[in-house]
Amino acid sequence: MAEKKSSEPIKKSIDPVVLDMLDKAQDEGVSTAFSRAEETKPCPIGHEGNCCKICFMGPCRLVGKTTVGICGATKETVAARNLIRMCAAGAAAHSDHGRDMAHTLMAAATGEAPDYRIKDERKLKAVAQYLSVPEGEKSKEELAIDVAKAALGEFGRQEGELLYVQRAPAKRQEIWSKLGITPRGVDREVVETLHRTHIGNDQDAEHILDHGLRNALADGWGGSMLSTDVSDILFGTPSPVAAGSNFGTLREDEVNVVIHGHEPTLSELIVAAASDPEILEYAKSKGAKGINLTGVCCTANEILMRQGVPLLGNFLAQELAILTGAIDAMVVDIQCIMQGIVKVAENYHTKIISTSPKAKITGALHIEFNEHEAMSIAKTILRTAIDNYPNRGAVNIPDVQDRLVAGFSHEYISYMLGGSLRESFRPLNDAIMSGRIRGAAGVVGCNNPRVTHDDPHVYIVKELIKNDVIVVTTGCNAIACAKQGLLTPEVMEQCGPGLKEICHTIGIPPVLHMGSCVDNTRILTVLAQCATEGGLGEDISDLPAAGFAPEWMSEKAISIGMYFVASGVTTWMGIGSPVAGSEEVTRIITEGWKEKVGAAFYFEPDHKKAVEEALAHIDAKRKALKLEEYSPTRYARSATYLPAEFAPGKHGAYSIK
Ligand code: NFS
Repeated sequence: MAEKKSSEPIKKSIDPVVLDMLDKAQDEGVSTAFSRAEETKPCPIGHEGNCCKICFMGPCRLVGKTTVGICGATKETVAARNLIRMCAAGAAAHSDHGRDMAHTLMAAATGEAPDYRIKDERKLKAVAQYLSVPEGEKSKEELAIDVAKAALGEFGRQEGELLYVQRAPAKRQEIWSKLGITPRGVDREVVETLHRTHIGNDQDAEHILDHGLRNALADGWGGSMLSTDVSDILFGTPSPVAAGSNFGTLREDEVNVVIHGHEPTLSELIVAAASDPEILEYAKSKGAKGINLTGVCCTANEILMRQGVPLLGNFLAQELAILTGAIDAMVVDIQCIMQGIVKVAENYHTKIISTSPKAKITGALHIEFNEHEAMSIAKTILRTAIDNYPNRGAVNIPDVQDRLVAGFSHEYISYMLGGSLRESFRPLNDAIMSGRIRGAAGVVGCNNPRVTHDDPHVYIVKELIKNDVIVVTTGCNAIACAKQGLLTPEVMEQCGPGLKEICHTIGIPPVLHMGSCVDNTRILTVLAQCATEGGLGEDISDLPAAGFAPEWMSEKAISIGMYFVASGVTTWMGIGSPVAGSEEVTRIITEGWKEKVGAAFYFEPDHKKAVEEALAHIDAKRKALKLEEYSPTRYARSATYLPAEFAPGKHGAYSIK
């Protein structure tokens, strides 16, 4: 689908629940991101990266006859600066989240945060090795203190390079080293981006963009990867878990608490507090049968992966969920929280509770969280929600729910492929080499009301599995897939024959939910392990693999896309290009980066074209590796049977209640 002209209305969503709620919003005169996107068109100058507002001689709008800013900055310089500033903000958000996780680990290990403990000792030991922390005779708490110190050191590192860089294949490390883009300290790369893009500094587009790659790598192989690892140490490394998704996960007769944002620190404690007998008794005293937790955005993915808490919806569902009248509290921490939820909540009884010292919202109730009194704060929040239950007005919960299986950490994938005695990626590599699996793709990222909600996400995933490409997913894409039944074993019926055979044999869905957005680093680890396992080249860029963020909107998505590319994965972003105003910058991030880092960064608003290009890219990589040419019919016969329990289900609109 080509990018719509601004005057053309687009279908709002493929999710019938979202469409119903949008009708309700219109009837009740409630403003949402969908209606505001219709009223506010993107500024065409900024949209293409042609607006420079880094000093106060401007802002300079480089359009028409104006080809340079007051200082003489060219379109190339301006577009490149704008792009890497987005990347820096995204990397900062992910990495600051990672830093907070490391602080929590420290507080848990020293006993200052008594409500937390070290849940996954095996992961702690693995991370200690990555961070060159000797295990010796240390207790797990002592080891955790040293690991937390080392992790915190990576953010402020002044000398040398990030230790996690060594987790990349040797050939990839060489490429980074030769280009001088190996990340040093996480904070340092973000600060340097801001410095380089200040007025009168780095003014060569290619040079600016090189640093952008380094900054992105500091996120992917630094801040985000540390965040995932430390979260696993504290809360457990995910393994498969079943749950439900969509608005049918709300309960009419229970206190509904929606957890929204990104960090698992508070939400994990809320999950624990929700089964506390005293809290349950309090809920009953107010007439509720219990407490029902469900999640929005990436906090939802965090507590789904480890606790099986259901997914209410993705980024664009956050305002609409309040229209059900059934949410007694929406508890938010950081990132991807629309200020609009407070205004929507004014029309209903829902309490918006902000909790992070970094994120207050005018009009929301602020109950500040700190890890030292975590459980007591979690209980206060739940009591506030319970107190609000009797204030409900009319309730309208759509009876729509789908099933899902999530929890595919890279550790679990390795275990499921090789078994407990020989955890390995060998079977996956073999399946790719034989052509049963044509290739692999990561499909991730946000929602954006500039396109039909969930449509590009779901289209791309369905096309890929139909073409024997195994999919790993995170973030809002994973939630979109969940709502369409794409995270269930039954969906293997929609796969190409070779992929279906592999899914039958191993007993996995063809779309593997790997977690939240910081968990995109689990995908990096899988790719690094495939590249080093043998048979598929020596580097990530040799693999028949592709990345997609079809409905991206956030600066974090830019950082993720750029670290995928810098790691060797050609990536297709949807919506439109934030550097379209500069042909030279467009050339550098596509052809230029293909030469430099072996992968291109495409912005392709036509998601059908993006899939076609990605499949051609995957086939070209297979050819370069001299693998069997992919044939869609070769494995058809051996996969014609279908065990009864995998009979095709009806997805997208059925209830498991
Ligand atoms: Ni990631 Fe986009 Fe946000 Fe998660 Fe969703 S919007 S960049 S997927 S919730 S971080």
